[in-house]
Amino acid sequence: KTKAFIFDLDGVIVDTAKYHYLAWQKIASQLGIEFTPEHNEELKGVSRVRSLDLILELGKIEATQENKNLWLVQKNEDYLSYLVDMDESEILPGVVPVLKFLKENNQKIALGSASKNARPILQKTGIISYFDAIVDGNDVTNAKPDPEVFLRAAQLLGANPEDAIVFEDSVAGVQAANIANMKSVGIGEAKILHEAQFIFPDFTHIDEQFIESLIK
Ligand code: B16
Ligand code: MG
Repeated sequence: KTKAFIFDLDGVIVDTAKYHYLAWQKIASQLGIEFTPEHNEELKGVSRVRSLDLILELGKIEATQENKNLWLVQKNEDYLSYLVDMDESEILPGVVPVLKFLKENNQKIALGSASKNARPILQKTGIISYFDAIVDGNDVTNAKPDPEVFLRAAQLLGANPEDAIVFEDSVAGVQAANIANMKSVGIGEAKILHEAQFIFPDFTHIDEQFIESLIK
């Protein structure tokens, strides 16, 4: 059967989650806010605007919209500076073989990301042609855990939510997939992603047998 395979981007296909963290850390330290990897988990899959609000809440800082806009621009410029030299070597291990296997088995593939920088990243890493549909932060109004991004992706692929499988590294994204009534596959730590139906530390642990069990 043809299913809809929806991939999150940051932390699933590429390890850009570390760059987001570095860029946010700079803003936080500038504002005297302690921002740990644990805090960062809550920002994964969360939009840029919402991420800044969470950091400011953490530091109990009230800011003007003008300042917020400046920090948002600064964060994105800093983040983009890490992506300048990006190429296919930044694709996480095991991802391309899974994309290839899905294509060979006539499966549909979509991107479902909160990032507004998704398209250039897929282009730079040379994997954009695998995707039958792309839904990113420019296309949706409601951020994960709202299921909008994944529902739109499935719709563009012509699939029912029940026939969609979502790969996610964030708690908010796993929740979005579950709310959408899709199968959720967590990529990362079981301790963090326990709400996912399946959990793997990374794509090298996802074998053809597992994919075949989803296609049946
Ligand atoms: P940008 P994903 C998300 O991407 C990231 O996980 C999150 O950390 C980031 O704030 C968000 O994109 C917005 O990204 O600033 O590039 O628009 O994991 O949903 O692919
Ligand atoms: Mg992610």
